[in-house]
Amino acid sequence: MKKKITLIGAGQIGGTLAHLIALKNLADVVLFDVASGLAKGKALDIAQSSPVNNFEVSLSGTDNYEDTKDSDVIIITAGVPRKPGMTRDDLLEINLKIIKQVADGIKNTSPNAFVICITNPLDVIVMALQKYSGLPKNKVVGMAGILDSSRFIYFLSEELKIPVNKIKSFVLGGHGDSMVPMLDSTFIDGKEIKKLVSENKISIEKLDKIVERTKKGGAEIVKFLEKGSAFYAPAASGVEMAESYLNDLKKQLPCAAYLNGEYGFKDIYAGVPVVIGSKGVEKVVEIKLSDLEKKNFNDSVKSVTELFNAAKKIDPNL
Ligand code: TXD
Repeated sequence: MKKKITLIGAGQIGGTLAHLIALKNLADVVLFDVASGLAKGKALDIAQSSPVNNFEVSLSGTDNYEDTKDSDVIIITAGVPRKPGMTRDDLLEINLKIIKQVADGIKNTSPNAFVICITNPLDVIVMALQKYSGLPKNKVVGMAGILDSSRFIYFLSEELKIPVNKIKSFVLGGHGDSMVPMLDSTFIDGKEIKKLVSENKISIEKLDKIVERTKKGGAEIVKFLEKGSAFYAPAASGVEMAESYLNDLKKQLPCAAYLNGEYGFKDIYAGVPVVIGSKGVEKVVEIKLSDLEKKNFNDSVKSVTELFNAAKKIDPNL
């Protein structure tokens, strides 16, 4: 029996998610959007490519939550993206209202789904989604860290002329300017990055520039596109999480997950390494942080808390 993935939001990321899921033959796809024509048109267009790419999944579009019933996975991109000059936090008020509608739409129709939230400002929106929907905390997770880590690894690969599959690293903390690329857990072809610094293979200044470029990775693309924000790499990152859940791969992935004491924080979502398997977020992995990494991580979680407090001013029910 094919699994069912519902995509709430059939925009740039939603359409790309649908295409990637179809090409991987991962699950049947329901595209949901308030602009139902967008959902129906993209579903039909991708379905018409099945003879070319030989995939056997059904795709449909709708603006009726009934059609999304009993989804195994729900990936949410409903919301507005940034315009040039906007920060992710500028999207808070409008996307908070949208995520409330989405939470009301899914909580009774797919109570057992694994819910991946992508809508920005990510860490606060995923936290609001879990509170509004009341779905289990280990089944509601945010996608950001995989994208930020992927950007960081790509920039290192470009600088060092090393294939991306030879670089291991990840980014923790909030999906914003306070995100924390974990330099002490960065390995280039098995060698710690600080060793490459001591061997003058890369300077500290260059490394700092790559960290900064990672933090601004979204804004760099928004500036080029002028209308809309990044969508290929975000979609690829969201599918990675859905696949780990549906196929019980138990991959360790950096995601915005609910903390219940881990890393010294409770009742907050933040980007941490988690294991994703058929039970959802099966484990929050506590890695050893250097003093600087711990400080940066704490600062990052603090900025998420501050933005959540702003969200509570908008909606005291949160
Ligand atoms: O790493 C990350 N998490 C970020 C997230 C990476 C890139 C983009 N990030 C955010 O994802 C971005 O800031 C936005 O908040 C979302 C979606 O970005 P996308 O580029 O896909 O936006 P689009 O193309 O505008 O698509 C959003 C769709 C659009 O078709 C609207 O009609 C629809 O959302 N929409 C809704 N669908 C369902 N229900 C409601 N209420 C609704 N309102 C709008």
